Amino acid sequence: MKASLLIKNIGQLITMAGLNRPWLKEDIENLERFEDAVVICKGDEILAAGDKSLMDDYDLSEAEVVDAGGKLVTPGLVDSHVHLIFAGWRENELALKLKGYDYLEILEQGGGILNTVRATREATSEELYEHIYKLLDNMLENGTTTTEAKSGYGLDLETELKSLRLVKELNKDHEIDLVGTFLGAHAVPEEFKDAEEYTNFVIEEVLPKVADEKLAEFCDVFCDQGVFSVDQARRILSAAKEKGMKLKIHADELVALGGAELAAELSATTAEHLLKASDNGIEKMAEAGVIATLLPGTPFYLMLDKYADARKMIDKGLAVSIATDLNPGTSATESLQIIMNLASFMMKMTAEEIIAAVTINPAYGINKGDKIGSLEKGKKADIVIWDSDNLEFLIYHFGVNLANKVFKNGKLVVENGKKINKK
Ligand code: IZC
Ligand code: ZN
Repeated sequence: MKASLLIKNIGQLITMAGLNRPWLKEDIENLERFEDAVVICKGDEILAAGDKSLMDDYDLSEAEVVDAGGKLVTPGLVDSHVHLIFAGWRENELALKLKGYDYLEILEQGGGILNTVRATREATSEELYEHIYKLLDNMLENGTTTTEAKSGYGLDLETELKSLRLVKELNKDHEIDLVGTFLGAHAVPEEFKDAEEYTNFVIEEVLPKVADEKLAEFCDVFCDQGVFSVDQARRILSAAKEKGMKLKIHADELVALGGAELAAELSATTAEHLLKASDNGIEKMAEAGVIATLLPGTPFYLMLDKYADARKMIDKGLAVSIATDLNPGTSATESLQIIMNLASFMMKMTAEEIIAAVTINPAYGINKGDKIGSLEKGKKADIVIWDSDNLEFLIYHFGVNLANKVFKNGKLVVENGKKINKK
């Protein structure tokens, strides 16, 4: 077989290959690392990844050869919780937070998410496109090759549809692959009386159009105190499921409302945040195979003492992912690398758990586990060469971009941490 790309002289290669499902505790404990390794690709696909003896099995006469210089190589990172479609930032809320206002108090006063809703409704499609394209560039330069993309700052029919159409357009135009999520139930917009009235509107007016136009693969609800109740979340997510959509849920972030239990009841693909998830909720999620998506950037920015209990979740048999939660209100970062640092420093996850949590597990969390998340035959050639000798260094050294080269679909798109041919 003729190869088109050979990455050789890899000091440490982590493939995450070999299982056709998310990785659990015992899988991670047996994670293999290859030394003096290679990755061999043809076009946009991986042919093989592992020991350099694999070179004997392929015709490399026409392959482009990239020397990894003895560095760490991993699959491209997958960011599975991203509020991508928004205009404007909310740095003003940091000062309010320092004065003692909490997240829900700011929202109740018409700020928070509702500020971003105003900005997103006012922005033209072109302005949104330019702003978000730059966010995607930053993500790519930091090693992310696939991302989820939530709507949720329109909260009216027109702007929710505009947001999800933009996801489709950016998926075509940008190197990063995007998976759309409809988060119509993100907050109650000011023109509605209450969450109940808005829930009915989402189910009757918006969701059918999103589903008919196939604008989003997933439906999500912000189920928490002061936003949407478990009952309202159940109604929205059940309606989405009937229309063939897959489910995600913002669960038990601020209070233990029962979002984890609901995720298990509805066989959601993922439940996210879970800072306050109950033991019962965690057990039910494990039984139902719901992936836990933990977002340590959020408690970090909100200055909370408590993070999600990753150790307990992994020990109880949950598959755990971590994600940026990129959004202008509670986690203003495009970098999964800083999230990897926080997962270690604040949630005590091991290096092996962390690499599973940013590659193969989130790939399953966005329903792409058969195509991305590991370096193995037939999967997309999405690969990162790091300025790092080993996995531990990547997680220990923080605050700088350690992604050196990024390959997307077998093509070099980032070199020395900078996107090639940046607009
Ligand atoms: O804009 O505050 N948590 N949604 C749920 C967010 C944070 C985004 C925001
Ligand atoms: Zn979120």
